[in-house]
Amino acid sequence: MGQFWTKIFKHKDVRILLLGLDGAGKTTLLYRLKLGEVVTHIPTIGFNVEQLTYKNITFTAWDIGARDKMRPLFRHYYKGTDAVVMVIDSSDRERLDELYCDVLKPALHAEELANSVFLFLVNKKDLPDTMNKDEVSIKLNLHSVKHVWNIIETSAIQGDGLTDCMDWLATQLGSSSSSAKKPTSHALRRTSSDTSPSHCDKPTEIKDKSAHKDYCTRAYMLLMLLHSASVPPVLR
Ligand code: G3D
Ligand code: MG
Repeated sequence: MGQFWTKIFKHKDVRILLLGLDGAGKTTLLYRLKLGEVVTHIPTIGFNVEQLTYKNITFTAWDIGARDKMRPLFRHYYKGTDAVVMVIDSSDRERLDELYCDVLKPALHAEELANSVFLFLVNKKDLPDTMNKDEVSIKLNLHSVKHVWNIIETSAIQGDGLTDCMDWLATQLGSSSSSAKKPTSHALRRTSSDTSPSHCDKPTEIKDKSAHKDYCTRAYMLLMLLHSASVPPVLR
C-alpha cells in the first residue's frame, strides 16, 4: 500500500522564494511552518533557508532579508524558483507603494520567474483595522498579473490560513514541474518604461487617485477663471 502511494504520488522537490518588505512576517512564517511555533528572532541579515515536507513534496524555502539595501540582491535568488510567496503586512497601508516598486514589479517582470506561480499572503490578519485581500488586490493591481496566482489572508503568529497556503502550493507544484510550463508571452512582455526598475509606475489604483486629484485641481481653476470672467471689470 505504502509503495503504491509512493509510486502514484512521486516525491518532489520544489523551491519557494519568500519575498516582501522587511517586517512583513517572512521569517515568522518560515519558522511557524517549519517548527509549528513562533520563534523570536532578530531582523534577517542575508537569508534563512529551511526545508519542509508536505504531501510528498519537499519545499526548500528561501527567506531573503528585505531591508532596502538588500532588495537589489533579490534577483540573485530568482533562478529555479517554482513559487514566489509574497508576504504583505496587512496593517501597513503606507508601504504598499514601496512594496510594489521595490519588490513586486521587479519580480513580475523577471524572466527567471516567468514560469513561477505567485502566492500573495495578506499577513497579520490577527491585528485590528487591517486590509483584506480584496483591498490588497485592488491596490496592487493584482488582476493584471499574468502568472498563475492566488491571494490568502494569514496570521503567521496564530497559524491562520497556513494550511490553505500549503495546500494551494502543493496543488500547483505537486502534479507536474512548474518549470515545464511554457512562459506566457504576457509574463515576459515589457514596455519601454518597464525596463528599468527605477522607473516605477504606480499601480493603477494609486495612479487613479492622483489623476483624480489633478482633474479636481484643473476643474477648480477653470471655475475660478469662468467666475472672474463673469464679474464686471469695474467690480474686480
Ligand atoms: P520579516 O522576516 O518579513 O522581516 P518578521 O518579518 O518575521 O521578522 O516579523 C516582523 C514582526 O512582525 C515581528 O515582530 C513578528 O513577530 C511580527 N509578525 C509576523 N507575523 C505576524 C502576524 O501574523 N501577526 C502579528 N500580529 N505579528 C506578526 P517583532 O515585534 O519581533 O518585530
Ligand atoms: Mg526576516
